Amino acid sequence: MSNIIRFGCIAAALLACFAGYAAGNAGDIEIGGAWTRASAPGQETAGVDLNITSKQAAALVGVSSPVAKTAELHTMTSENGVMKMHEVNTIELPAGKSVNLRESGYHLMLFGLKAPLKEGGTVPLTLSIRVGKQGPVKINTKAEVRALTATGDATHEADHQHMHMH
Ligand SMILES: [Cu+2]
Repeated sequence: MSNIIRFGCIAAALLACFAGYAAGNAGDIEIGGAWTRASAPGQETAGVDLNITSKQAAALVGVSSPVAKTAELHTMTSENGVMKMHEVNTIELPAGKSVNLRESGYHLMLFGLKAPLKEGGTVPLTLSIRVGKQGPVKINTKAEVRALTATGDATHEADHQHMHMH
């Protein structure tokens, strides 16, 4: 009997632990490979790409950065052969899957850059990620600033060329 009671206590401890896990421990979400390009003179917007892997099904629901007045989650669509960007509220993060924003048709968009982005610098980002039905958790990461000429794919180039369409 005492063994059963002890087992019950362990089970309760595990449940408590799992509850904490379900609340969206940032350790369950890995963010890496964040980068953007150095800004050209007069450029006030920047696109950011990164990778996110969440152990549990989650959703990216917001972004902010101290270097920009505002930031949005964007998707791109082709309309009559012209790439256009739109804000989205949510980017789904399937459990255990590494999601590269650009490959998935998304990027983060920074508006109103407060200072030029210089090659070799970093851009702090705060991502809001909702895990399960819990309210969003905030996770900080940094985007590496690469050369203005750094090559993304052609799609990302289009993204930058059509920034004025916002
Ligand atoms: Cu955009």
